[in-house]
Amino acid sequence: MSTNRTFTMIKPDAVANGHIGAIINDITTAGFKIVALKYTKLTAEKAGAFYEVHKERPFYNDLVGFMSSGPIVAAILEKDNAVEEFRKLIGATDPSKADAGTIRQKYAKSIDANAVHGSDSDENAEIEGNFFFTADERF
Ligand code: RTP
Ligand code: MG
Repeated sequence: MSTNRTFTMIKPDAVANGHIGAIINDITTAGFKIVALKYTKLTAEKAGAFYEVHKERPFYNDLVGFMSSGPIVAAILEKDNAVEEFRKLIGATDPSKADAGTIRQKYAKSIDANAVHGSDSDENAEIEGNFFFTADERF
């Protein structure tokens, strides 16, 4: 397991609102190296599988619908203590509670459409990276 890697998606709201470039700039300025990068769109089935851990939660259907509503950018990122550092950079799940300067505070409008995903553990970073990228798509 790579403990210095995390996985992220720029979600459909941030893509639709034209924030791909600004968010990637914030990520690299914060010292993350891009290991893998892909512009793609999730089917509802794939979004459902990605967020399967939330299957019993009341917001699951909305989350799956939202995450398959438009294109996303997926990436694997590298930095010391990547998972924790990246969650600090993106801020709280609810952007109205996110610290000033965080990606969600700057680019997200609601808890449902909150601009970016960040893995919550080293184990999930590995699983989520493998969900999107083959070995020869990582550099
Ligand atoms: P993510 O997985 O997307 O990085 O977000 P997160 O860790 O900050 O939050 P998580 O608990 O994993 O929830 C996944 C996504 O579901 C939506 N959510 N809505 N209405 C609610 O109470 C609620 N809670 C979570 C959010 O869009 C969240 O990003
Ligand atoms: Mg999460």
